[in-house]
Amino acid sequence: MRIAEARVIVTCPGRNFVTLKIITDEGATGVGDATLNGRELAVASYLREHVVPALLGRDPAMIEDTWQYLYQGAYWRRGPVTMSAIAAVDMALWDIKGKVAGLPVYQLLGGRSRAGVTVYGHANAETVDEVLVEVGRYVDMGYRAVRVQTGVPGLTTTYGVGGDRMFYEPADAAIATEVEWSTERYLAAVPPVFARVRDEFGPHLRLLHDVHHRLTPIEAARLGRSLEPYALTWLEDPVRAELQEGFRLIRQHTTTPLAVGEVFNTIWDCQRLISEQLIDYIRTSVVHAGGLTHLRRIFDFASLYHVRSGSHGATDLSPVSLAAALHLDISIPNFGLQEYMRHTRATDTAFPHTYRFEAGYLHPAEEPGLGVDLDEQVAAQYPYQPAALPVNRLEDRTIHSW
Ligand code: EZ4
Ligand code: CO
Repeated sequence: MRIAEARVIVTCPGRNFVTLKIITDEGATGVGDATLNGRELAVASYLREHVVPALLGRDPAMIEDTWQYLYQGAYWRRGPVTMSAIAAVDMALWDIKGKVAGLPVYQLLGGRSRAGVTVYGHANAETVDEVLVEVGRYVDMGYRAVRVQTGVPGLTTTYGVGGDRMFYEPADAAIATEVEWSTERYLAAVPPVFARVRDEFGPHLRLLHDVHHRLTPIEAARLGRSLEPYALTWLEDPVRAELQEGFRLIRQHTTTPLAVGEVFNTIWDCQRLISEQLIDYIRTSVVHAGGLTHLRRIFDFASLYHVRSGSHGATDLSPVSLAAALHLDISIPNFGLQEYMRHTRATDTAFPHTYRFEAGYLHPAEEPGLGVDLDEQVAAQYPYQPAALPVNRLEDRTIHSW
C-alpha cells in the first residue's frame, strides 16, 4: 500500500481548523489535525509546500520511520509549526493503520486500561455568584472535575471569561484584541473564589484553575500556598515555562499540584520539569506535540517520575485531535485528566465522530481507526476567517503574557 494523495483542508465551522487527509492507492483514508490557533496558514503552507510532496508514494504503515523522516530529515527542529504538521501526518497514519487492522487505535496502543476518560469542563463567569451556577451546571451534567475562572474586580477583561459561557472562544478578531492585566488584583481575587466553590460543592469535586503563564515563580508560589486549603487538583501554567528551573522555586513553597505544557512541542520542552519532579501533570497535546507517536513517548517518560497526563483539549484542538487523544488516554497507565471544551454544533457537523460523553467520562470510538472524519462538503461551506488570540497589557500598557 502506498500514499496516493494528501489534502490540506482549511475550514471555519465556528472557528478555524486545518486538517490533513491522507488517501492510499487502495482507497483507505486517514485524518490528522494541524490547527495552530491564530497561525493556521503557516502550518497549512508547511504541509502543502514541504510535507505533502514527500509523503506521496511512501508506505503508510511506516509510522515511526515517517515521523523520524519529517523530524530529523528536515534538519530544522521543534517549534509549533513543524510539530503540528508532523502531528497531522502521524494521526492520519494511525487512523489508516487502525482501519487496515480493523481495530480502534486504542487497541493498537495496548488496549483499555480504564472504564472511561475522566474529563474536566470550564466554568467561567464574571462574579463568584455566577460561577457557582456554572459549576453546578457541570455537576448536573455528570462532570467529576471542573476548571474555575472568574473576572477580576477592577479589570474589564480576564482570561477564560468570555461572552458565551459554554462555547468561550478567545481568538475573536482578525487583528488581536488588547486585554488588560494586574497581578496584584488577580492574586487578591482568586482565593476567595475557591473558598466559596469548595464550601458550596464539598470536598469531592475536583477543582482546577488556569493562570495562563501570567505570574513569576514567587508570585505563583504565593498563589499555590493560598489555595492549599481548597485542595485543587492542579494549578495550570503558573509561570511561563521557557525557564524550566523556575518551577523549583514554586515547588519549594507549595503542595498545590502543578500542571503545564499546552504550548510545549517536544519531550525536550518538559524533560527537566519531569525528571526533577517539578510538575504533577504534563499537558502536552496530540496536535502541538508531534502526534500520537511523540505524545506517547512523553507520557511514558513522565510515568517514571509520578507525572500524569492532562492533555490540552480546548476548542481550537479539532475533534480529530480529541478523538486521537482519547485513544491514548484510555490506554496509558499514567492517565490523569483530559480537558474537554465542547465544540459548537457547526464544528461537530463538519467533523462527524463517535466518541461520546457519559457521566463525566468520554469514551473513544469503537470502530476501526480514530473514529472521526472531516466532511469536506460541509467544510467547503465555511471558508477560512482570519482570527488572532488577544494581546495582554499591564495597567501601564507594558506587554504581558496573555
Ligand atoms: O488559551 O487553547 O487550558 N486551556 C487553555 C486554552 C488556550 C487556547 C489557546 O489557543 O489555556 O483555552
Ligand atoms: Co490552559
